[in-house]
Amino acid sequence: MKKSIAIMAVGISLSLFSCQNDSSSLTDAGLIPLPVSVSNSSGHFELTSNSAIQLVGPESDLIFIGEYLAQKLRPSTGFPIQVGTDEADIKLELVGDGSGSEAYELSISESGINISAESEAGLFYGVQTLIQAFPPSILESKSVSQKWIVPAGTITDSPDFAYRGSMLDVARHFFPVEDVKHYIDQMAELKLNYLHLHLTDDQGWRIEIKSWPKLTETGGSTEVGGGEGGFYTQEQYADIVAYAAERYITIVPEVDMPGHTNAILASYGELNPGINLPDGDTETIVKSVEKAEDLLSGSNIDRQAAELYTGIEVGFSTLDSELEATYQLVEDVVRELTALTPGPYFHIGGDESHVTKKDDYIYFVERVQEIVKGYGKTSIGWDEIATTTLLPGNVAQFWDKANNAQMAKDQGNKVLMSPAKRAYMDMQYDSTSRIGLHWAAFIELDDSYNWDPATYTEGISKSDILGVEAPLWTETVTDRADIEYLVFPRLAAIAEVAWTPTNRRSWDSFASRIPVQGKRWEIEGIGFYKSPKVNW
Ligand code: TNX
Repeated sequence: MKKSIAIMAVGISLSLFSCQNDSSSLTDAGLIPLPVSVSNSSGHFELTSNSAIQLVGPESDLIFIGEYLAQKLRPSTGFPIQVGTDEADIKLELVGDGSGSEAYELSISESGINISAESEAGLFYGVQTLIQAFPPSILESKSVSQKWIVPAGTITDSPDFAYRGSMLDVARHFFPVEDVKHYIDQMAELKLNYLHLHLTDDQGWRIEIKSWPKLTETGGSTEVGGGEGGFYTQEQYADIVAYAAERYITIVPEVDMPGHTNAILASYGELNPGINLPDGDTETIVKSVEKAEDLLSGSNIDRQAAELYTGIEVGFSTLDSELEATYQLVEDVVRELTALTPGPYFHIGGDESHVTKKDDYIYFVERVQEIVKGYGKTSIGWDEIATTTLLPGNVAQFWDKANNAQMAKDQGNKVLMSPAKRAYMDMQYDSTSRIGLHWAAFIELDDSYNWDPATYTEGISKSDILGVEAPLWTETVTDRADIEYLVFPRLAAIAEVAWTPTNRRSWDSFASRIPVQGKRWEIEGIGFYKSPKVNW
């Protein structure tokens, strides 16, 4: 008799437990990117008005992470959530001297939550996972009356690739500091760790350079479509760098050269080899290329400032690689910008230099790599730079030509994967997309998701790859709403491609989790694209 009661009791509690588990377990919390290992256990943790965050490790280093978490939890719960070193139910623990990997472990039980990692970045990623393990309403900015429950279980996690990035083109259209910070906030939630800022292009120069003030005075004064453009002062740029660093995101500044330089040539006529601005039609471009060749082969070049350009053609401008003043400009720009950039990389562009003679291109890119090295930075360039001799450690960013990626590999250099057909977020989703281009492909959400960096390009395998980056070119992107429409949800797909090992990834799993992320975006006011491939 006693025995059968005991069995019944076990049966009831098991079925209660499984109900609980069906409706809310860590495995269906909509974690993106999917962690390496997630295991559910029975019960849950409940956040209460007594909950607090305990920092274990150097408090001065961890306080930002603790406060970051508390600030996410306070508005919706209305709980005070203190942060300090006192014993508490949420523990953030830095193990060792903090110089370890980006891995973290998150364990959730009835009695408490423990996140431990060997680096601050790892702890920060654990915090991001924890926030996702709460109901999406945890992100509400006003207090909501509900129970704040996190399903119990254990997560161990670490990124597949070291470089998980996105690029924002602030040159074609300029975006104010607040928009960039908002973008950084979103990247942080997806555990991305590099923001590449495309700071210069034909249509605009967006970073103050004190030794060449006309770059911004003139070169920053317009944008695609003829709007007023803009630029970041050095203080503003430093502010972006610091804001990103607090979120474990490193800024990679790009100065695109020797092509994509019309804004320079419009600002300093003495640097202009004399190629005229195209009206946009091919015939005009061909004529200006011919003229450029004439001018470059002759000795008396009458240098005049180019006109500012507000169209969206590419490949018509070039710096003069035989002119010493060109390198004075490059050196001054690299000096001023690297002084403001703590990260290891400086992006030198190098793409689509269609009017630079091949020899000139090689000479230029090789010399610029030396300049960048002289300021202690590693160069990244678009894949065309692999046609030159790369310095050891420099990186080729594959966007178009597999052959170029192969040449980088053959030189012993790494490749950053941004295949335009998969990773370009300026591509339209389909022919009805309200903005975007489609020269590379239409890219639906499943196209952004269903590829493997390690097998995408023939001859390039995992060990050749530094990481993955999703660029947003902004010819058709004018404001934050446009950014959000093209970037979300595709950035979440790319984040998972970069973070989660391929054998853990599947479109079906992603498609089942992304609607939860959609709820989070809705609460955060992000206007994402509701892909018809997903049952939102
Ligand atoms: C090609 S990708 C470019 C950019 C354009 C983009 C538009 C690359 C290295 N160059 O200049 O903005 O296509 O999709």
